[in-house]
Amino acid sequence: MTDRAYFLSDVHLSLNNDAPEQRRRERLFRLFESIRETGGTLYIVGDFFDFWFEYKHAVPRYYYDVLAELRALVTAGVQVHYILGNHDYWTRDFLADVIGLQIHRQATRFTIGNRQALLSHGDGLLAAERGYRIMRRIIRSRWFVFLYRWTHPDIGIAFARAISRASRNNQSHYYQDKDAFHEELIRYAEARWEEGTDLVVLGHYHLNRLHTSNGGKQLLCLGDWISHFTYGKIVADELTLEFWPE
Ligand SMILES: [Mn+2]
Repeated sequence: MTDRAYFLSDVHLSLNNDAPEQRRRERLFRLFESIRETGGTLYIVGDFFDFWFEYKHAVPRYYYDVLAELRALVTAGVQVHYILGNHDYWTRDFLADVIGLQIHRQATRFTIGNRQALLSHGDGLLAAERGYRIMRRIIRSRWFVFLYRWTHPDIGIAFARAISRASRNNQSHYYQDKDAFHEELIRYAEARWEEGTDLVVLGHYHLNRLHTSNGGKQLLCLGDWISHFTYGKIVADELTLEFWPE
């Protein structure tokens, strides 16, 4: 059954490897196990890691089990595409060359079964995200990455853990005004549908909704692996938004 496709985003795997995080990972690894059994293609649509920054020689120890699980998917014959998000944008060659993922640095089009699909993490799409779009240009700039990379990993990763812990308590803005967000994302998708895309898949907004237009075009907002535990699935050309139980 290699025609299956799975979509997942916003797992936000933490650099703070405590008991709740371990339970969250176990839940994810059981999904991975079922994907290994059915086979198919897994599309990770960004923010899989709460923080991913690749040095030339060092890999953060907190992700050892996760990296092993990703590698197990690849060796089981699952193709894994990884569209980078705003929390895990800073890759070098490790995830591609050592783990075997196919890395995409921006929104990417795929032919999936009979669908033309556009997959994008989706950060910065809303009108209200103007300030974020400016910050994004800075933190992805060559000089910022250069300076960060030359900070010792023990300091750089500790700094990222502190930021991640602080922002964990401050994610409420993603959970307000869901309907307004969704309306704006549907307008974005409508423009893509006009261009011939059948399916738009987005993460980032922690919205778990599958919207189908009158003409049969679709927008899948993937939810997250924090409170929703949702993922997208295509089996026999049918797209569904699924929940993975504890
Ligand atoms: Mn994001």
